[in-house]
Amino acid sequence: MSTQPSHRTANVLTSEQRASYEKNGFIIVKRVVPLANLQSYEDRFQEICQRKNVPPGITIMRDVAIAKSEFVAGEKAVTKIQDFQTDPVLFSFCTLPQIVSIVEDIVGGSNIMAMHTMLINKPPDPGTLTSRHPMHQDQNFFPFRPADKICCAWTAMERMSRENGCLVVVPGSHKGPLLQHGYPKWEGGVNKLYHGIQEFDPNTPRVYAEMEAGDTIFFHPLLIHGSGANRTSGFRKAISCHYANSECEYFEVEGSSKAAAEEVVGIAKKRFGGDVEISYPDVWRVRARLVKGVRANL
Ligand SMILES: O=C(O)CCC(=O)C(=O)O
Repeated sequence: MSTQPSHRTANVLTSEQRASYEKNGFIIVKRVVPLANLQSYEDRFQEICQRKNVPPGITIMRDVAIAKSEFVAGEKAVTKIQDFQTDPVLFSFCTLPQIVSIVEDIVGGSNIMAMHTMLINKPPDPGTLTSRHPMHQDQNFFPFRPADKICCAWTAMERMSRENGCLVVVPGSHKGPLLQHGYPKWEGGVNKLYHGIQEFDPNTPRVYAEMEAGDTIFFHPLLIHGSGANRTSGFRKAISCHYANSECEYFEVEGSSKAAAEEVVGIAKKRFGGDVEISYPDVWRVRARLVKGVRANL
């Protein structure tokens, strides 16, 4: 029997970086994405907020603090855009060789899919703390696994500090199970699909991932993470992509993942018409794009 691994890896991470990812469930790599690229994503984001050449399939999420009140134009009303896989400018982030090669090192395999894309535009908090993102595990939202073959690359589009609500992570939490999630009972309201861990102990030790523009955090889908309120007057932006290798398979979600699945399928049915038969994996099949190798499954 062959003892060779079934896949090739890019070998761009040092052994210390790989060991750190395995121990902590994340690594931060400095200056991965050039500032000129970040500017092109920013410009394209602003165009989409102005509804210019909106790519098919994209989801524009309005911020809860604004969605309830009057119509507001431009980026002020938009908390996140998702599913930009058909937008050449934004999707070029997902195919950057310097990102994909690190992802290859982490998840292994030579067939890599971009599964989920987001540009997060955390608004200045209006005093309601609605700009927070509750502590959660991304695997709660995914109907595919194994988790070790999935990795997120999340790039700071500007300086990230505790003041503007940088990412907050619980090192080592990726070694634990997937926990029950649900909407937090926040007085000011919660953004759509911002499900958080229901029994999260607020005293859990955490790391504030302060980063410079272009720095990228790579993290495991079971890593517990979230982000704080943005206490500045600017919009805090990050761009991200979740990748999976072709060893991943779709499966029937259960527990609190089911609530997320029902919500997502509900949104898809609204878009395509209520009588369209669409399953949760179908939603993901539409989102998924190959970035390396061949599309074997997913
Ligand atoms: O950028 C952030 O504030 C956190 C984003 C995040 O964790 C998510 O959208 O799942």
